[in-house]
Amino acid sequence: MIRHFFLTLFALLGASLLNTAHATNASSVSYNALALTSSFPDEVSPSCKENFSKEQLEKAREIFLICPDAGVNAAKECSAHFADDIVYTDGSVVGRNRSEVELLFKNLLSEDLVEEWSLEVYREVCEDDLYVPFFMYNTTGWKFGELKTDPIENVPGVSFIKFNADFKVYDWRDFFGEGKLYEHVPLIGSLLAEKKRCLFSFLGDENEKQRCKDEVTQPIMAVLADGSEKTLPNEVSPSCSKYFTSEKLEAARDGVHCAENRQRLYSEESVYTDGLYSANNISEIDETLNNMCSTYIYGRNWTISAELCTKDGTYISRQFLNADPSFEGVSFVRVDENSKVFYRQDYLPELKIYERDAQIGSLLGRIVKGYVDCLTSDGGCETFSF
Ligand SMILES: *[C@@H]1O[C@H](CO)[C@@H](O)[C@H](O)[C@H]1NC(C)=O
Ligand SMILES: *[C@@H]1O[C@H](CO)[C@@H](O)[C@H](O)[C@H]1NC(C)=O
Ligand SMILES: *[C@@H]1O[C@H](CO)[C@@H](O)[C@H](O)[C@H]1NC(C)=O
Ligand SMILES: *[C@@H]1O[C@H](CO)[C@@H](O)[C@H](O)[C@H]1NC(C)=O
Ligand SMILES: *[C@@H]1O[C@H](CO)[C@@H](O)[C@H](O)[C@H]1NC(C)=O
Ligand SMILES: CC(=O)N[C@H]1CO[C@H](CO)[C@@H](O)[C@@H]1O
Repeated sequence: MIRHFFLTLFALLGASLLNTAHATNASSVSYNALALTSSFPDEVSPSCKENFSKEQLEKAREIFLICPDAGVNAAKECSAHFADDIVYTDGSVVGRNRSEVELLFKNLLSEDLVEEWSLEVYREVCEDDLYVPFFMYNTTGWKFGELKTDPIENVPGVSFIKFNADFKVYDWRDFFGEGKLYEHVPLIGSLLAEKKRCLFSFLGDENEKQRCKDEVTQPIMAVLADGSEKTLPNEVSPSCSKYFTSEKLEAARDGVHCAENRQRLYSEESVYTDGLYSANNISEIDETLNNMCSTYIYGRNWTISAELCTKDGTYISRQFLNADPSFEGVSFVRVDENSKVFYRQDYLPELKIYERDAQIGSLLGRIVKGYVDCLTSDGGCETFSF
């Protein structure tokens, strides 16, 4: 689940990048030092209280804990909790049965590659057979061969984990703030961060704004005609019909796509973030969403594929950008009593989006492909190349 760090390492291996890395003394590194610390909220959320028994929640947490901790042995332990027909994906790599997913987890976090990381689950939502932990994580000492990254902090993520009647995982989808992670990848990182920053163009001075405008109108970012389409799920989910009025639900749904008159949907002090940058009031949000919504991938056709609502006004949607299931993202939205959105965080498929970019696309694509190849190979990622 934390493949992005590996990319950092792999990119570090790229010619002439050595100077950006802190080389370590390979012979002094202990390869058995994988250390994971994690924490969960002290209080069980209302939705998890209602939908999961105490034992089920404990088990769900345990699975979530040991699976990211995978390594060679934990991957086995973890796969004991998988259904035979489990499907796992993080949007790039896919495992379609238990043995494939076990291999993925084994390769993802082999002890050769990571020294230490910490993960904090700060919110949990449950509905029927679905467990949704929101988390942040840090890592230090991501290694590849003799190279090691700088620490990476506060990377946001969310997982959707589904259990069958035997309480085995049969469907697992991870989402990450990919931009935040890729910020740390040499070459790609700074370019990507710059592009993303352009969406938040109020952060820049006038020159930068102009440059962003030119950039934003580049091919992948081709400006669209106004308006976008929103495709809704066939049915309102149980939790959304229980906790949201239709007005509130409509506001949330409009809030997560490129609706016209977007400003009316957000309260004055709203915050919008993509996990890397944030827009902190209505005018900044408007500017950001205007940029976003005028781009080809972000703007065109958002198909909302799944929705969850909670008692406290939280709306969580999964959606296919441009109606394409391979561009899947998540929005976490809070709606107030007046049906105004006052917080929104997106987990966008940035790797996919920026693979279409003229400047960074092909390198990014090669890295992702190399990464997928090694994760799915019996030989693991030691031989990664791109
Ligand atoms: C690297 O490890 C070797 C063997 O343990 C040791 O002699 C050497 O001083 C180390 N070098 C550095 C830079 O730590
Ligand atoms: C898992 O799927 C792969 C590819 O479809 C297949 O080759 C393999 O035999 C499957 N393994 C099991 C245990 O079903
Ligand atoms: C990650 O690092 C930040 C900054 O040092 C710290 O505030 C936070 O508690 C850390 N998170 C975890 C999960 O350790
Ligand atoms: C929004 O925030 C920015 C930066 O904090 C500030 O300059 C601007 O005046 C604010 N706009 C409104 C409408 O509050
Ligand atoms: C949006 O996506 C839906 C679902 O794939 C499709 O039926 C609809 O025609 C699309 N609309 C546009 C304008 O592409
Ligand atoms: C299976 C189960 O217990 N489902 C419940 C989950 O929580 C919602 C919201 O309270 C209930 O409506 C479901 O019955």
